[in-house]
Amino acid sequence: MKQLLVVNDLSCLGKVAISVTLPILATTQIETHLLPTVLLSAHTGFPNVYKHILTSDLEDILHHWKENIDLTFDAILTGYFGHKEQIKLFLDHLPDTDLLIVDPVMADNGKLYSGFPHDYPMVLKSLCDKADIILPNLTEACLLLNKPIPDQYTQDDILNILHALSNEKTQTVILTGISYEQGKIGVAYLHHGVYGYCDTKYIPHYFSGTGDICSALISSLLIQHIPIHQAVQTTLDFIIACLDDTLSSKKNTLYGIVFEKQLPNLSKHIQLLKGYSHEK
Ligand code: PXL
Repeated sequence: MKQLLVVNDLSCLGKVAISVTLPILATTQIETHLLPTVLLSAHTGFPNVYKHILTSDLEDILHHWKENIDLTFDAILTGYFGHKEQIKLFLDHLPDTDLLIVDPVMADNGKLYSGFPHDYPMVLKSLCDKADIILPNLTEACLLLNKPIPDQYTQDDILNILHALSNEKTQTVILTGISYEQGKIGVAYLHHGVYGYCDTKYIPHYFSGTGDICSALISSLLIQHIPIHQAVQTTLDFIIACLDDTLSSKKNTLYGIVFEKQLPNLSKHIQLLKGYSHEK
């Protein structure tokens, strides 16, 4: 099984970050190791959260690994950091990995998440520039490029953003939350110079943690050599099934997405995809 290091926060309430990433990786047969960045009483969509930023812990953990354990990961997936300093520390002590995947978690719907300073995007850009794969949403992509966030856009505008975010190292840019048609939403990508787009139905409701599910599942599928178009469409199909379950549960969506019911289906689907890609 592939070994993946997840660098993300521990939100005690509201299923985001590690609490959604871990079950999805385990269900899709990835062995996961953890580097927690922040301990929060709840995700930052809740009011007045308690937040303990684990900067010195992160440094001590990385130091322990470096001095005592011969570690190489198949991939590292980063998400939410608590402070600019953590990103610099992480880059200075980056564990050995075949693939660095960065979800530049910092914003959505045109706004930075609460608690991030205005120069945070610049520091995250330095991490993205060293990644093999990045998965921003449209707001994060525009912040990384220091561009205004467009209300309306064409496929050419999206292609320009994808090209601007790719470089010799970053050959895969996966841009989430892209809609070219009313009632649909999807993911546009540039993978080794090839553009692609997958979509699903649009549900007019805000759900926390969608981006975390998306980055976990796409990462899992890509490191298991599932072709990108299939990886992206499988991820969108899984998310929409979870969002339907969430709405029919009638729970307050601030607490997160009801993804648990779909895990057995996901497990079966992944076995099929893997069998098919091995046969080929
Ligand atoms: O889902 C992204 C995310 C991750 N971690 C924390 C958050 C959010 C989004 O609000 O607050 C702590």
